[in-house]
Amino acid sequence: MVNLDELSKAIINGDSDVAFELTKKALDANILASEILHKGLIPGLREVGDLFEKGEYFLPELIVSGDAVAQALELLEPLLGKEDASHMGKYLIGTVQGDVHDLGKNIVIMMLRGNGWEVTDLGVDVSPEEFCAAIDKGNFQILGMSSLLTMTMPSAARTIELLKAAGLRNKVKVMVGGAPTTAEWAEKIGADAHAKDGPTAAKAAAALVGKS
Ligand code: B12
Repeated sequence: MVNLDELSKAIINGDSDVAFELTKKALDANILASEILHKGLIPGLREVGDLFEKGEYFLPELIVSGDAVAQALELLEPLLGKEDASHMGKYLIGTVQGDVHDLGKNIVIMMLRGNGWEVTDLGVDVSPEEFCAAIDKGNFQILGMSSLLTMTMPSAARTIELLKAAGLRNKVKVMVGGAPTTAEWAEKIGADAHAKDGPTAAKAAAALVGKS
């Protein structure tokens, strides 16, 4: 029997080999990919963040734990991101300017793809100008922006302002997310929706296009 607390511990210890093996074992034991994610990997990363906040962990620990999760996610991706028959539409996503956190964004992408969305990922550190140019060129129903740093949240607001200035705001619905963000903040900057995790993001996206 695979204990998902052990997987969390491996993430906290930054032990990617153990995390990878435990993820494999959990899948072999028929534990759902979403359960492995939400009861093993994410709680581990949360604890790493708390230790960092308390000054007990430093940047190197964040990096090794982040890498351990990224490797385990590769095993989960084919299962979480299974293509659904129904086509929901086109979704553009990226992490905002100045921010290189992408694990949460990548999870959202897997959930969206698993729910029938065609997702284009602009990656990390995406400027408002880059978001706007992509919206202008492509035919996207939704733009999703991820922000993990309080300091980079204003970049999402700037992107919405730039969309308005370019006459593109009515062309696309805007969703925002990331650990420090809230529904109140999303409303304040004029976004259409906020979601706190991958499954909620998929539900909110469907609702935005009237397909929930
Ligand atoms: C791993 C990590 C890193 C890794 C990132 C690796 C990677 N490839 O992503 C590295 C080492 C690079 C890193 C760097 C830094 N980090 Co860091 N990091 C973390 C950590 C531990 C985990 C983040 C994570 O992946 N969480 C797990 C995922 C699953 O959760 P999530 O990202 O929130 O995503 C979910 C939801 O938010 C939502 N969501 C996310 N995006 C989107 C988008 C949309 C559209 C929607 C709808 C939903 C949605 O769904 C996701 C899935 O469930 C957090 C701690 C924490 N508690 O968050 C700190 C944390 C985010 N980092 C922090 C800091 C300070 C930094 C640094 C500034 C440190 C430094 N001194 O250099 C740098 C900044 C670098 C930069 N310019 O971006 C702070 C931020 C504080 C703040 N509020 O501003 C945190 C909170 C740690 C702390 N407690 O102090 N970090």
